[in-house]
Amino acid sequence: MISATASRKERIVAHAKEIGFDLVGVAGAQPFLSDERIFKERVASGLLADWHYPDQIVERTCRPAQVLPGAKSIICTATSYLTDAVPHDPYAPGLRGAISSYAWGKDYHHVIGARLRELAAFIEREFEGERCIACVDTGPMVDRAAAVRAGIGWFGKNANLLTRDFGSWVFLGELITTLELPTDEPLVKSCGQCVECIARCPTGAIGANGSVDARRCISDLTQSRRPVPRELRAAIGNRLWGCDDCQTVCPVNERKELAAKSRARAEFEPLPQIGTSMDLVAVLGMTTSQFRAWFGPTAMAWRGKAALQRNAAVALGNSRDSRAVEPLIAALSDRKALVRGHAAWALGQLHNQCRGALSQRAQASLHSLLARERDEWVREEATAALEMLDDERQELA
Ligand code: B12
Ligand code: SF4
Ligand code: SF4
Repeated sequence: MISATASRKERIVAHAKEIGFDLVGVAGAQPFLSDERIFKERVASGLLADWHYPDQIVERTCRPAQVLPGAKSIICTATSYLTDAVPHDPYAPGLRGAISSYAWGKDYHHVIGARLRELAAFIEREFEGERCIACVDTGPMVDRAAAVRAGIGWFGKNANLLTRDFGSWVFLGELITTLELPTDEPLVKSCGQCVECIARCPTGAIGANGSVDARRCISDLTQSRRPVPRELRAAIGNRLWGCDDCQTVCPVNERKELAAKSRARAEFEPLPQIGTSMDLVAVLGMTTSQFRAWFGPTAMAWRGKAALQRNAAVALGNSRDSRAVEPLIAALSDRKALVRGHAAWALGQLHNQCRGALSQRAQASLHSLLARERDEWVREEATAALEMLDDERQELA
């Protein structure tokens, strides 16, 4: 005979799957104490870069009862975002910039958030007096640790949660609830001897114990608002947003096979204005209304227009394509220092990659930028770009 709590769980899991969640598991709502300790250590050692996690936020994130008094269970979900679309090669030359596959479609915060709210409404309707709080990404929850506790997957050495059915190509989301439910067992699985992702990360960002140094991780570099450190710009290749390398090389993550099982196509299929890559020149010179129309429905808008233009400038600097010169000269007059500085760097890079690409006009533009520029950092970038030309002239002399 099925106990009352087990049948509750069955109904909830069945409903969650109907709504569109691919994997569902239940974890107990006890505090995540070892994750809290690791989280605090990582913040203290700077691994989380600019992500603002003071102690009280980390504690709230790791102690569900602080968020929802009386919390008993966490209903954890994973939703595949795999589609049949083919990713753009992030190191291909040319004027197109690769977009990480999690950002091709509609913003997952909205898609998963709406599904979680629907599930919460179902629970609150069916089980009178019970309450739920939905968390996805920005919510107060250690998404991966909760999913591990609920048996949805295991921690990969690249920090990602790996699932049997969809690899790590999943979004995570949870409902913290006062409803008592039978819990699932964590999976007994690990990466074993494999170290592929650590070896293949383009910036060496993956450290020991599933830690990622966000200061070096391209995913973070393309979504921060700060300048990209000069020594890391070349490794970004043509990426406009995010990085999938540590997932692409993972043997658990064979795209084609896993995509066949994925049901989530419609929402996470590349949006027509986005695709799997974008025209970098268009992004560099976009207007605010273009920014809103192109990026507004996606997960790429949250850091604003200048961050994407900065990324486009870096990618054009790595493009090995002299057609990028004129748009970059135009970007030297952008209102945002972040864009002007990276455009100056990109001009210097292009000159190195395509000998002679930097016309007299481009050099004159860099000189005139220096003459009018007040921002110290932009001046440094323009000076460094011009020094690259001088070095080359001396080599040729
Ligand atoms: C901040 C953040 C980032 C930062 C920092 C990520 C990091 N790894 O430190 C940056 C911007 C770099 C980032 C990048 C990405 N992110 Co992010 N990110 C987050 C966010 C908001 C918080 C994560 C965090 O820092 N948690 C605190 C740390 C301490 O926890 P943790 O990273 O899970 O680390 C655990 C393991 O290390 C484990 N552990 C401890 N000891 C050991 C020992 C061993 C051997 C192992 C294997 C593990 C292990 O314990 C730790 C604590 O639980 C979460 C959403 C959320 N609320 O959780 C999304 C989230 C983690 N990101 C997500 C995604 C999709 C990405 C990207 C794939 C996007 C992309 N393609 O560009 C990349 C992947 C980069 C990578 N390899 O991690 C998904 C992950 C889905 C999944 N399958 O895992 C999440 C869960 C969002 C979501 N709701 O779907 N992200
Ligand atoms: S997302 Fe890219 S840069 Fe970040 S850890 Fe993975 S491979 Fe390295
Ligand atoms: S590449 Fe290997 S080590 Fe890295 S997450 Fe995948 S299985 Fe684990």
